[in-house]
Amino acid sequence: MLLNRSLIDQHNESALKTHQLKLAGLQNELPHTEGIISLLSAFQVAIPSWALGTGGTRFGRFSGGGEPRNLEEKMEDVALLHQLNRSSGAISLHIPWDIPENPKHIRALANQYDLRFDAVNSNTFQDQPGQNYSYKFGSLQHVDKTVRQQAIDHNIEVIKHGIELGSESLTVWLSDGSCFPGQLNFRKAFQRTLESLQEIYGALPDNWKMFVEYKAFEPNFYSMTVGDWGQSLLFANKLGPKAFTLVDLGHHLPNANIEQIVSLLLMEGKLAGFHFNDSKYGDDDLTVGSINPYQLFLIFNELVEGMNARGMNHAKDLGWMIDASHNVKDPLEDLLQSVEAIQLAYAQALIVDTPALQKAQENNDVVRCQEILQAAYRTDLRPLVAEARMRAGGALQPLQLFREQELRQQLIKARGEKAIATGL
Ligand code: PSV
Ligand code: MN
Ligand code: MN
Repeated sequence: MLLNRSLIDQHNESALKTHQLKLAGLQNELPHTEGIISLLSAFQVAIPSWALGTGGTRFGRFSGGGEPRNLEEKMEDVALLHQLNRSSGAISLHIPWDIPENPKHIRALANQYDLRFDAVNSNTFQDQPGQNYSYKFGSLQHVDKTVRQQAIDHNIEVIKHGIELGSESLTVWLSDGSCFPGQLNFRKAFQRTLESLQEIYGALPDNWKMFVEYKAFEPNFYSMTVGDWGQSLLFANKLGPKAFTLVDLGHHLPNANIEQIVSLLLMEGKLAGFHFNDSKYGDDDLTVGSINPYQLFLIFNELVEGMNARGMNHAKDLGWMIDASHNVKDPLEDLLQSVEAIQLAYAQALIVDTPALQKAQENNDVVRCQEILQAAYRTDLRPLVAEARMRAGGALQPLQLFREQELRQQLIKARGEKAIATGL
């Protein structure tokens, strides 16, 4: 279900006057708004195929209905988001949750929807029906070579699916680790994992990247074999130039300085990109920017400064993906909020007075440093983001339009009250 173009135009027309007033205020206040608007328009954030239905916890799941029942409907939902905000033009697939059975048809559909396929994700953290060996005690780290081989083969299979769809990266997240002291020889587990990853790396096409995602805990609660950015970076360095470290914002121990991690990975040319979300406690997978938007801004501040220093293309040289779950919100509304939060943090980072900040840093003027950062963070840049969206063909207020047009009710009508997304 896509929106009629005229509905977006009507919505924009009715919100235009108020928008233009706010925008003019910003244009008076800030230099280079045109440059910022064009950077924002080019910026795309991939939507995870597994986040289009209601999430849950082990205690329950409360679906709102009208969820996509297959990959085609998931793509339809992403296309709708992209129509509204023009910044969600990519989808990241998790396999086997979303297997493209007929890749030609799926690719044609993607073209029609103006979508591309971002990283494909492998899954060796669950046992699938009919699978020969269990991942109960790990996959790529497993003591038994036959189990490792099964996990390697799965990853190679995922690469093949990705090639058919035009994807160019593989994200490997491993739940491998141990739950109790003594269960695992850390060194041997690392070595076995490295050898397995090397086999997968060997199957990557030349233009592909491998993203090694780390996570501090869960489902293993004593050790994780790729538990932090140090371990991931070790793997990435040993694997070679096509391997990078992926930062999922929810995968750190409490109070970790994520912006510093990001800065150093970028400096080393080893930052893959992100799984954006937010959290208060652990891997909460909450809406991006809902708990700690200042941290998100500080991350983007490092990104903009570091990418500029390295001459990188903001839109293309890193993987920008969301990895979130929505237990009490409409998934599509939640994703619209997440994308907007990312764009806002990016815009705020783009107005940081970097030369002034660097001067203040050289002078050890701590107070001035803070003032410069917070001046950017406290400027309301929502009109710039809205302007970029409108110029790209989207809605000034995507969330409002989603509600005005009763899009969820329409999806429920089309797919049913009980339609629940496949996958997780
Ligand atoms: C693990 O917590 C993770 O962040 C990985 O990216 C998985 O692929 C994803 O969540 C599954 O939901
Ligand atoms: Mn993740
Ligand atoms: Mn996670």
